[in-house]
Amino acid sequence: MNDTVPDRGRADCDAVVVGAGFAGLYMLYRLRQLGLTARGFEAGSGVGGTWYWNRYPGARCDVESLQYSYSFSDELQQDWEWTERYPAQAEILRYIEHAAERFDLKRDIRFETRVTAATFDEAAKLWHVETDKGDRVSARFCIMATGALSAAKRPEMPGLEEFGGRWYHTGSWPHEPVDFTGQRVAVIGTGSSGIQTIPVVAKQAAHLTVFQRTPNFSIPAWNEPLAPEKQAAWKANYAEHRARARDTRSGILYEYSQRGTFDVEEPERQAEYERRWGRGGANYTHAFNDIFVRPEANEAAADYVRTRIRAIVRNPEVAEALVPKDHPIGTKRICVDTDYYDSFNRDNVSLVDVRRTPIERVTREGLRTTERDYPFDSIIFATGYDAVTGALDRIAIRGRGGEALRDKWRDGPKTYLGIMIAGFPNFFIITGPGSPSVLTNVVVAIEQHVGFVADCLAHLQSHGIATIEAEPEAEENWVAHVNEVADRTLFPVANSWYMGANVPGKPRVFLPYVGGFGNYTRICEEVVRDNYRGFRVG
Ligand code: N01
Repeated sequence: MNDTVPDRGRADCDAVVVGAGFAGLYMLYRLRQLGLTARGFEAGSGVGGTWYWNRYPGARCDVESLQYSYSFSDELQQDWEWTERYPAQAEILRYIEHAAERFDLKRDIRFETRVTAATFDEAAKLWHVETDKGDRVSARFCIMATGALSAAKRPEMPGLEEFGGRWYHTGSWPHEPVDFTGQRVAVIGTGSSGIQTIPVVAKQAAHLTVFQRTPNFSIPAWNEPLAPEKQAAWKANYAEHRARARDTRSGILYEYSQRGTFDVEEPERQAEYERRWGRGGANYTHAFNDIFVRPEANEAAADYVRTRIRAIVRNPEVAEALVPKDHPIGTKRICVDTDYYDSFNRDNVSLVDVRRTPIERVTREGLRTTERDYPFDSIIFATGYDAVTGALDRIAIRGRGGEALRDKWRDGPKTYLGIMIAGFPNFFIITGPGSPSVLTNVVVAIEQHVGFVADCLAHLQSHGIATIEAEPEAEENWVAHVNEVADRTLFPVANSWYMGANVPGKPRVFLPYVGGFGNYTRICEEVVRDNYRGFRVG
C-alpha cells in the first residue's frame, strides 16, 4: 500500500454517508460489501429521505412501482409485492424500511442528526464531519446522499408568526395524519406536490382556496391496483426490463417515439396524444421525438393538453386561468395527477391567480392579497425546494485550502460528471448537479452513482491510492458540456426549479444533465475504462 494512504487508526471510519434515503442506504450496503466501515447521519428519525418527509395527503410517486425500486437485489425485487400502479408514499416508505431491515443497515446510521459541516484536512487527508448533536467524526471519504429535492423552501412571506391557524410545508409533513374536515384551507403552489394534494384536501375541507402563480401541465395518472398477473409477468423478466430502462433517456420504460411530430398527419397526431393521455403519466411527453427540442412540436403537444383542461373545467374563466401558456410542456417538471382539474368543478374550491393579485402577507386570520383578505384555518405551502444544490448549500463544506463550496458555486454549481468537485478530494455527491438525477427515475440514477463511487473506492483500495478528485479542466469541460446539451433543448426557456428560477438570487443555470441517462452512463463507463480520465489521484 502507498504510504500516503491515511492509517485507518487515525480515522473514525472509512466513510461518512450523509442521508438515509434510497441513496444513502444503498451506499452503506455497498461500503459494507467492500469491507469498509461507515457512519451514516440522517436528520429524520427514520430512513426514507423524500418519502420520510413528504407525508402530505395524496403523496405518491409518478414513476410506476415496478420501476421505482431497487434492482441491486433480485431477491428483494422478487419478494416485494406492490399493490398499485403508482406507489403511495406510505407504501414506498414501508418498502425502504423493509430494505433497511433486510440488509441490516440501520445499525450504521445515527438518526435525528443533521450534518452541519465537512472540512477536508489536507495534511491528514481526512474529512472532519460535524453534526448538530456535537459529533465530530473523521473519515477518508465523505459521501453526500442528501437528495436533490430535500431542502424545502417556504417563501419569505411577512406575518407567518402571527398566523392563528396551523401551517404546513408538503416537504416536512407531520407524522400523524392531518384532518382538514370542516376547515377553510389554503394551498399555495401548483407544482407536483400541490397538484397531488389539492384533490385530496378538497374532499375534506369546508373550503379550499388554491393560490396559483404558474399554471402547470398535468397528465392524469389513471392509477389503479396492480394486477397480480401483471406483476408476476414483469418479475419474470425483471433483469431484462431493468437493463432496457437503464439504456433510455430517463431510466424509465416509456414508449419513446422515433417519429417527429410533423412526420404524421394531424388526425394521427391527435390520436397519438389521445392514446397517451388515456394511458396516463409522463409517457405523454414522449409521443414524438422532438417535443423537447422543437417549439412547434412542443406547442402541438401542449395544445392537446390545453384542450383537455378546457373540456374538464366547467367554469371557462377558471379553466383559462388553469391553462399553462408561459412555458413549453415538460420544461417545468410535468405533473401527474388524480382528479386535479376536476377538483375545480367542486363548489368548495376556488382559484386565486397570485400573478394578478399577489399575496402581500400572512395575517392573524389568513392571507392578504393585493385585492382582499382571506380567512383560513390552515395554510399548506406546496412551494417546493431549493433544488439540487440546496441541501449541500446548507452544510458548511470546505475543501483544499479551506475553500468553501458555497463560494466555489456562487455563480452556479461546478462538478465533474455530477459526482466529484475539483479541490474537494474524496468527496462524492450522489445524483449531484450536472448528472441526470431529477430528469430520471431517481432510483436508477442513484444505483448508477452509488455503483460508480463503490467501484472507485475499490480501485483506490486495490491500488493503494489515498485521494481522488476531479481535475479542474475536466470539470470545466463537463460544465460546458452540460450547458451546451441543455441549450439544444427548450428547457432553459422556462422559469423552472431546474434553472434555479424558483429561488430568489439563485444563479440561473440548468442544473441537471439532459444528455440522457443511457448516454451519461456510457460516458461514466468510458471515463473508468480510461483509468479514471479527468480525475487526479494522490
Ligand atoms: O415544488 P415545485 P413541488 N407564491 O417547485 C409555487 C418532485 N415531486 O414540491 O411555478 C406563490 O414544482 C410555484 O410557482 P412557480 C418533482 O420532481 C414529485 O410541487 O415557481 N407560489 C409552484 O407552483 C417536482 O417537480 C412528485 O411560479 C409560489 C409551486 O409553488 C419536485 O418534486 C410529487 C411561491 C412549487 O412547485 C418539486 O415539486 C411531488 C410564492 N412565493 C414532488 N413560491 C411525484 O413523484 C413558489 N410557488 C408525483
